[in-house]
Amino acid sequence: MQEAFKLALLGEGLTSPNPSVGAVIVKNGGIIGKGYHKKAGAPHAEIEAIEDAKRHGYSVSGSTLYVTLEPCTCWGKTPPCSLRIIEEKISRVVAGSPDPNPKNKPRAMEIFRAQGIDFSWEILPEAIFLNRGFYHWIVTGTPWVIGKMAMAIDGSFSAGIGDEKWISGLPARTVAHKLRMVSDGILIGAQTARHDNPLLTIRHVDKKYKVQPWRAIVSLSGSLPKELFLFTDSFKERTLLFVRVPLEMVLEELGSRTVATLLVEGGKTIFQAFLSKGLMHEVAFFLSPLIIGKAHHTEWSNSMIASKALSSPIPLINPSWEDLKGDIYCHGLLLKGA
Ligand code: AOF
Ligand code: ZN
Repeated sequence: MQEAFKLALLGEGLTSPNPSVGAVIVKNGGIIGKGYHKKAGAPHAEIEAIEDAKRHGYSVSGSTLYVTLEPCTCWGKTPPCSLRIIEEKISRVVAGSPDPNPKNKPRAMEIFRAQGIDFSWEILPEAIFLNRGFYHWIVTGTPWVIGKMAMAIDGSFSAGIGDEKWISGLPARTVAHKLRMVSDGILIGAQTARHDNPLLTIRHVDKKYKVQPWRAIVSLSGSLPKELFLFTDSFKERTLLFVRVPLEMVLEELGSRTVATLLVEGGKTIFQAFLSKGLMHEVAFFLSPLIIGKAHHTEWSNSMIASKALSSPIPLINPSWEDLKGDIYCHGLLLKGA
């Protein structure tokens, strides 16, 4: 299963809104086939592994399939993998995480057991975490929201931390851009757009085959300089401007554009608005050894975006602190409705 998970990671950030999945086929104690899901619409990991075994001259009959996600039973853009597994006479299937897609009825376990195929779970929490966007989007139709913030040691905040002037070291920049890489949309407020004129593109990570995430700006007035990079660069058709739209509706719209994971890059008001409305699921926070001396962005109040004061502090779940050689990185999850 660990080998299958390593394969799943090769598709990280590239398969949305489909999950990243890896599979290996084992026979007589050795791996005879490997595969992973490369992009939405392409063959699933199980099929890739079966084809790989055949290419190398192996018969998969009587083998064991390890797959990081429960095999599908429904017809989507591709036929159900469960059918192919039965046809190929694979005798045992081990799955690393459940498939939350409600279209899978009946579930793989029922179908396999009826066919005399041994089915079992070997749950890998990291496989569930890898597909957290998919898990959320497939059942709610709205994105999993990651909030990203940076703070200088004098307490000044910024959200534009893809922005080199806010992050000291390359390791932190790499983490920041990796967050963009796993996202299908990046959202900022109009003030950040005006002040930082950000690109919201993916740099510092291998982004081969990755499509530019949607770039969403939320604004009260809608008045933004036309010459901003977001409106003029080669990805300008990937920019969406939401004027006076409540955040819940922004999420609905992005979800309908298959944004399964959304990165909120600020500013602080936007970040707090997502938090106070219980719309944020994950936090990525950078502490940088900088002194800014004044607030990076002027605060703005907006009836739709303004946040309520939190009635009690929100603890992060599973928080981690990491020394990124120059910057400190804190990451954690939020309970739904926090
Ligand atoms: C994937 N890759 O390796 C597995 C998936 O439209 P389709 O036919 O590609 O089906 C997508 C659904 O298939 C997806 O929502 C998930 O429930 C299931 N499993 N999907 O893209 C894979 N194993
Ligand atoms: Zn499948």
